[in-house]
Amino acid sequence: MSQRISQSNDAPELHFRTCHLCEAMCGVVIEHQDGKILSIKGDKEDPLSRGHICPKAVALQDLHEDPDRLRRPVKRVGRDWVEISWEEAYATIEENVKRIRAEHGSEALALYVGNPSAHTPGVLLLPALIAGLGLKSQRFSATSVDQLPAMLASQQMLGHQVLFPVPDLDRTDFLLIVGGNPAASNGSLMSAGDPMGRIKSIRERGGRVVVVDPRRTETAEKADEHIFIKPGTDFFFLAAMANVMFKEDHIRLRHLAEMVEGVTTLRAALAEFTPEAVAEITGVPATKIRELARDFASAYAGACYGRMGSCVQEFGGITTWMLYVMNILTGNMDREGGVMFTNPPFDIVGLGPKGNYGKHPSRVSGLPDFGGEQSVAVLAEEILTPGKGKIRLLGTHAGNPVLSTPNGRQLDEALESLDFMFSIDIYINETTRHANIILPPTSALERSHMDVAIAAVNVRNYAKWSPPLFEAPEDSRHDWQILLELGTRLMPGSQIGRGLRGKVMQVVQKLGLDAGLDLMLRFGPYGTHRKLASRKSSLRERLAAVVLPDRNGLSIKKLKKHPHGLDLGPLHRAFPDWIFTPDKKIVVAPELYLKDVARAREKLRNGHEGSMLLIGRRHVRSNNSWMHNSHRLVKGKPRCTAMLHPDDAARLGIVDGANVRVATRVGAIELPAEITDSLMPGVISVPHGFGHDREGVRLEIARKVAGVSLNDITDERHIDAITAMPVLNGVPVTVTAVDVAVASTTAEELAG
Ligand SMILES: Nc1nc2c(c(=O)[nH]1)N[C@H]1C(S)=C(S)[C@@H](COP(=O)(O)OP(=O)(O)OC[C@H]3O[C@@H](n4cnc5c(=O)[nH]c(N)nc54)[C@H](O)[C@@H]3O)O[C@H]1N2
Ligand SMILES: Nc1nc2c(c(=O)[nH]1)N[C@H]1C(S)=C(S)[C@@H](COP(=O)(O)OP(=O)(O)OC[C@H]3O[C@@H](n4cnc5c(=O)[nH]c(N)nc54)[C@H](O)[C@@H]3O)O[C@H]1N2
Ligand code: SF4
Ligand SMILES: [Mo]
Repeated sequence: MSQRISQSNDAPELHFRTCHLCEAMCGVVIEHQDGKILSIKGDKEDPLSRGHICPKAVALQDLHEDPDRLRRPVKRVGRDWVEISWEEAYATIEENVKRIRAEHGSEALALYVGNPSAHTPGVLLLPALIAGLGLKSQRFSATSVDQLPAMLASQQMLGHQVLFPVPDLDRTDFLLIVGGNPAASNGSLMSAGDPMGRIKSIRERGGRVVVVDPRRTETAEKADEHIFIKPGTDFFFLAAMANVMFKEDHIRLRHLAEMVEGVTTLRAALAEFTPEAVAEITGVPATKIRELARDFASAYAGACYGRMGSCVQEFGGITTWMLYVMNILTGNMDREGGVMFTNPPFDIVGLGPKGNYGKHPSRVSGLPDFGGEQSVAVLAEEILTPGKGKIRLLGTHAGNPVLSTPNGRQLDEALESLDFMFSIDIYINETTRHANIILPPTSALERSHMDVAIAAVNVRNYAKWSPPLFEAPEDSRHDWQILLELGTRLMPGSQIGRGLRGKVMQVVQKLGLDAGLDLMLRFGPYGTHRKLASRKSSLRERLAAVVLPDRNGLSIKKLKKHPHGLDLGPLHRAFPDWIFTPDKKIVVAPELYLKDVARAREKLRNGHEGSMLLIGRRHVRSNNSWMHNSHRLVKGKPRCTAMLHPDDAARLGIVDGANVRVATRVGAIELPAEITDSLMPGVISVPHGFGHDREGVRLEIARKVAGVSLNDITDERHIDAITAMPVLNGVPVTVTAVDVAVASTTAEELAG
């Protein structure tokens, strides 16, 4: 049982921290006494979230107390799991890595990294494990079912993969949301504490909010206007908007005029996509597209923003390109009230790699990699296909690809066939049940917290560090410690080199992660020693900074004095400094995208096959695959349902609440229908992250609300050509009624 850091046990105390569960980064106040949590509330004094929280905040407690959460390393023995010491766990992994590396080379080793990794400061030590495994291209992560198209667009157009254009929510007067649902997700690549509060303010100050989505979502309900669009056709819609802007002379580059190249090429490439030409394929009337193009272009400050619905679909690459194009053609990129770039307290842009595309195509299918990672679409085939470079050992860190990547059943089979697998994870779930060893990190409340990755997509510049609430139990390890230890042990190389690295590791383990964060803060853009690190400083300024650091600059010590977080002001302009292309120009018509327009032209000519199209869905009380073991979050109506329009239901003989069967090449799932006119006819919506009844899953509560896994029917071969990402929105499916027949048989039986 963990103990409180504070020793006094007579009165309840308050602990302030950031909720790390999603990108919103809400400030929370946790009231606790004698090692027990009494309540979790929004922290009104947090300058970013201003008291806002969502129902998931209680999961901070439920996760911490969850009896199913692993506290000790475990090893699988047949169908059982036995607790083992850390030493035995590390040694077993080391032995297997070395054995397989000796027999088959480093190409036989691979790693999958999941989403929560980006929500812990431990992510800073991920490179240690990557280096330890000696991975060159056998890396996979949730990026290729998520934000990769945005990283690719930033790399292609601005020359750096982590330059995420974030809507300047507090100053915009026209927000156009294409395929995002912040009312459920609380915002993504747009950390805003309270995104819906900020969106409401846009309307209150006379601005406009328009949502383009195949479902009238919770966000659409709060907008001025909702436009239904057929799944997977956003490229056509946005290209037609650009087309109108060109033809009607609405292009207004403003401050970008001297920075952009390729506008004429862009105009020619999009010429064919007139509103009339795309009206049928998109399902959006031409007059509507025209009107929206004019209104968006004439707004004083407009921000065009898209997320999962525009990223993870058949044209995710060029759709994301078009989102950027909208903001550039209207002079709204890097401008107040448009989309801007966060300047986080760590120099992520300066320190991070700029990203590259297609350097190491995948072994079996030759699909392009991005940023040193392969698309998860090829993970299973890379494990299952014999030959040199076949993956025989897989590590996972904070990921559940069996539920979160396409064709989960095939991946199940692939993981089962591995020679060895280890997972750094808190649960025995759908993925980790295949591991030989699981290494569980401490609970989030037992470690300090600071957002490192997510800090780069904030709508304001902001810094917050939170101390641990509870002391880490004896003989436990934080994520970063596990990554560092494994990295050091597995590192290939000579005895001497290994000895040296061992020493360095001991020092780092001793100093701790906060010392590293402190150093990064001090040398970051607001830090005590920023002048020393800045490329713009003269030698004199640098020397002066060594002797006389800025005492008001950021450091952990300073952040400790601001337990609610420190607001570092609104976003400010970053161009031309943050344009990293060879010519220092924004490339508005990259070759890569121009080539893919041919695929869109073909689609425009052929139309689509007429089958129902499946899209995903998120719910504010759920989070990807791993928050269904909180009894407070799963309360209420079942959420793993298939939403569809009454017209489709009538046509297919589907009754509300009765089971429907949804099938693709890959498989079929059966789940209850939820009939609602919030869906566009021809579209069916199913949430991902369910399907907890697989054998061996040790999640007692989640098993009771098991549901089915959407990714048991998404198809790893159905990909977006340039990003190589699986299509998870706009999947053609066959939908049939099931329960009606079953129900009538039962009725007959009963009658008989
Ligand atoms: N069809 C469909 N599929 C999707 C999506 C979709 O919209 N539709 N969304 C995609 C998106 S955006 C994403 S990000 C992915 C997510 O894909 P993944 O990241 O693969 O899956 P998660 O469900 O986030 O699983 C997180 C894992 O981390 C573990 N975990 C939680 N906290 C910690 C921690 O602090 N340390 C460690 N070591 N482990 C921890 C959990 O037990 C769980 O195993 O799913 C994608 N899949
Ligand atoms: N409560 C909760 N919050 C979360 C998560 C969660 O699972 N639950 N996951 C977190 C993660 S990892 C991420 S990446 C973010 C995602 O954040 P969002 O992208 O905001 O979340 P989604 O709900 O997936 O929203 C995608 C929207 O796109 C729509 N859509 C689907 N297909 C299309 C299409 O072809 N075109 C258009 N225009 N729209 C389409 C869907 O109907 C849906 O409304 O949320 C994060 N926050
Ligand atoms: S929106 Fe909810 S889950 Fe996300 S940070 Fe805030 S409280 Fe946590
Ligand atoms: Mo995500």
